[in-house]
Amino acid sequence: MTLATLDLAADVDRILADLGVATSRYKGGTLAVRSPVTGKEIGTLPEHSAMDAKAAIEKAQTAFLAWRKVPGPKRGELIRLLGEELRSAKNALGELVSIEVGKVTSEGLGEVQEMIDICDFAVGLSRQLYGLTIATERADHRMMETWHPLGVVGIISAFNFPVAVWSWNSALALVCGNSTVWKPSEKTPLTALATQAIFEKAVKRYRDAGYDAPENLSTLLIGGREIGEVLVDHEQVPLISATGSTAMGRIVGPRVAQRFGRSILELGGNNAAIVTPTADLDLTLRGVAFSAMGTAGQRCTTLRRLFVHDSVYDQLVPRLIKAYQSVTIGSPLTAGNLVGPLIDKAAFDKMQSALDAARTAGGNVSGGERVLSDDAADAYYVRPAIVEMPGQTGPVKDETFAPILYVIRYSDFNDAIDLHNDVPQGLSSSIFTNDMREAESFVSSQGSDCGIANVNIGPSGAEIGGAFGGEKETGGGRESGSDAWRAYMRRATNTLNYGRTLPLAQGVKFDI
Ligand code: UN1
Repeated sequence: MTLATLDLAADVDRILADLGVATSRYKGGTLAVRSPVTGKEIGTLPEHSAMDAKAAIEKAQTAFLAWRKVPGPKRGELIRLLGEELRSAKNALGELVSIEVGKVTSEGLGEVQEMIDICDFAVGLSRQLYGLTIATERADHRMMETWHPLGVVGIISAFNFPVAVWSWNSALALVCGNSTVWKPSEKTPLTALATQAIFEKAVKRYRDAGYDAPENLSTLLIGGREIGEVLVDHEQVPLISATGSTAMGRIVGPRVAQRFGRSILELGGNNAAIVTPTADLDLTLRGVAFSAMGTAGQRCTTLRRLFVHDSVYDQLVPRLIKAYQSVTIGSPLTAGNLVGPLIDKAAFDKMQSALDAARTAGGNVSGGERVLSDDAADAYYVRPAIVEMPGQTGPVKDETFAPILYVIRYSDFNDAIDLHNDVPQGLSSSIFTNDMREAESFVSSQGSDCGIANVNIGPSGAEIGGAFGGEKETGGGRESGSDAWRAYMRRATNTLNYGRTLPLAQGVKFDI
């Protein structure tokens, strides 16, 4: 089937009907959604107003007040059921991700798998929300810390992981005793509707099993920037978790801080890998190819800069260029294609300007041209671009959300580390080496300055168990694994006196 004959609106109808989403939720409204696969419209959603958003936050606050009383492990049961519902809906939701975002099938399914994985993680966590007992200097006293639910958590997510990001935040927020209000990207509201329907199925099963869950535990708001602004400014939203561009984070971070709210920011990445003389070049080739071309370069963890040692440059780079020339590009729904479309024309235009800037700065560009435009005039498929650069100049320090890999030679390991770190962003990073000293230096305090630093795997495709996020302009937030849950709770320090006297700390005397 060619792109021109694909009827994705019909597939959307089938999938959403299957998942229990009424057509009135995505037809006849004002927010038009196009599939990047064909460039054609697949939905027109009714939008919420700023007033609706305020009312939703107030209802979510009421839900929070009830939910915080439910014991953690019982809250975990809801997330266990959500994980089960996601398992049953995996194929349908994965296909919808492919249609709405343009991810190839295995990546669409992989996104849903990531949702299932965070549910499993959060269920275990629901029995582990513990604090410390701390030695106190006072006799007959006990000091401890307790972690309490925080309130309404606002989630602002981007198009490229349209549902996984919701799940990382919601699974943790909900087991921690919070309610959530979600504003997805305007480019991907259909997968959000589907996810909300799946969540509601889990709530129904939870209630059928005899547990109490308040209404409005998780609310979805469809709309544009004004909805995000209501969340960002609302006093009853103590935590905003926002994923998107650094430009967006620069606005959100200070606005939330202004009212002493907290934020988890997951912003731009400009991820690099260093290939050293001892690297296994076959493994490196595969690691680089997936990280740089996968998801059509539209992951925040996508590999964008590659530093290759002089001694292996001529062995690796020509093979990489060949892989770029032969990679299969086309409908993400067709088995065998590895690179799907860019999200829209704006993304294509930005890619072309970055390539022009690279040429001006002396870059040697291979690929980057538009393909399949005869088949689908409004869809933007490109051949991934690999650009040999004379140094870290031109557009190399900017994050362009497209498949462009800048390749730069190096001869001295320390220079490579300096170049690696000399960008404003700090999300993910890798080294390909079999030299233990280089590997250890890279992950040491003097090595990569990123939130994620890998050895012999690319920078993208992180697992749920580790904390996800980065430094500098990436925003400093940590989500999903490790102890990221703490950001969704408030810590109280408790000192309890079980004696009959009142010793004051620091030896202070105050006898009345
Ligand atoms: C993102 O692109 O916003 O590490 C998140 C990865 C995925 C998440 C990417 N687990 O590539």
